[in-house]
Amino acid sequence: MEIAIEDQRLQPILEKAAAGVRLDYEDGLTLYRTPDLLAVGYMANLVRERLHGNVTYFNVNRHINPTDVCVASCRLCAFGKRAKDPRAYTMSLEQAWETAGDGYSEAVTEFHVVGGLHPELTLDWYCEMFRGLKQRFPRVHLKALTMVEIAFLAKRARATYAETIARLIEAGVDSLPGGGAEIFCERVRRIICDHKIAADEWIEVARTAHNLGLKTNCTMLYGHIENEEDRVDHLLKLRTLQDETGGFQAFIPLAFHPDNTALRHVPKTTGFDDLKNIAVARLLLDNIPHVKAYWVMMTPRMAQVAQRFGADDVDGTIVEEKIYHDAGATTAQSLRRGELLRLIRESGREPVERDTLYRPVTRGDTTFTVMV
Ligand code: V47
Repeated sequence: MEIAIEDQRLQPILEKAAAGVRLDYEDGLTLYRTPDLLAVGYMANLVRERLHGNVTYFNVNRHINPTDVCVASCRLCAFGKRAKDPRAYTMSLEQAWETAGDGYSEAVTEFHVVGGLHPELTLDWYCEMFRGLKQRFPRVHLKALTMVEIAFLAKRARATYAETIARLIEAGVDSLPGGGAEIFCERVRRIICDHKIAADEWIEVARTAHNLGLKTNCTMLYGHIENEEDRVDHLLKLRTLQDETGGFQAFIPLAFHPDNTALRHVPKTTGFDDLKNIAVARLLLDNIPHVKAYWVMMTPRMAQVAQRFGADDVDGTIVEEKIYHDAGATTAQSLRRGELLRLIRESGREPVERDTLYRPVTRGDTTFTVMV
């Protein structure tokens, strides 16, 4: 394969990527360590186009965060508050249902529901909330609760992960988002999220969800105190679980936002690192279908460029975002459908509106896969 590679250590990796051969731990380290971002992006784009052609996915979704009260006090987080904090909020069931229908005229296909680990909200409360959402919005997919929230609810209900997830499915949960994975290295977790479940437990909840038929996403938080080895180790652990279950739909690299967190001294990630993480993920995670460039986290501009560095998704309209904005994100809280279309088209990709399970959305007789 003839491309201008500055860093000759990348040549064997390019050959493997072109031939569809699985990359290993050392390849992952080389990809993270090389300054030759264009070569890494070229390889990731090769894989991305082999999987998805010229398509970039987006969806029309709404985030709902029922509470920011959280017992965990993770150093990485600016969203979670103590119950006594005057700024903390917890929605009533009615407020959660009202929020779901609030302020958006376009047809939402997904509610993304996540929040803090509230000491008093029970599994029954969440089940009632999901039942109420399904009653009011029967066609909207519920992507709700991270592995961390599920482990917390299970412990409080003295139930197994399987029992807890089965009850959530019964109440209407259709899939799980990928948050809360942070970085699997225990040395780092002890510093950035010491009260959160261990890496093994995050993986076990994901495994249980997949075995019960739920699709989930997965994430990695980068740009804090982790090193390149930790990143590669994290990605390969996700790849191993995916070999076993096939339950991950999308991987979302999450850039750490330090403002208002206990790690506010950590410098913000750069565009170079953000693109590198998209590209390396696309190359290492050969068994996870989608890599999402989450525009809230990356900015719409970088999410657009990422469509040429391995990503095939930009996420959605969102409407209201708290986790990143509490941590200093300067992006908008919402993008309209038309803005997502423009962003994708101007990266030379063909926009496809998808539902949460990556099926093209049809509105009436029009499939938005064909848009002029
Ligand atoms: O779970 C928390 C992380 C996640 C900070 O599954 C932080 O489709 C950066 O998981 N700086 C929430 N990150 C976002 C998330 C997500 C977003 C979009 C789509 C999907 C999906 C999932 O953000 C949290 C945590 O891992 N986070 N605080 C922070 N200061």
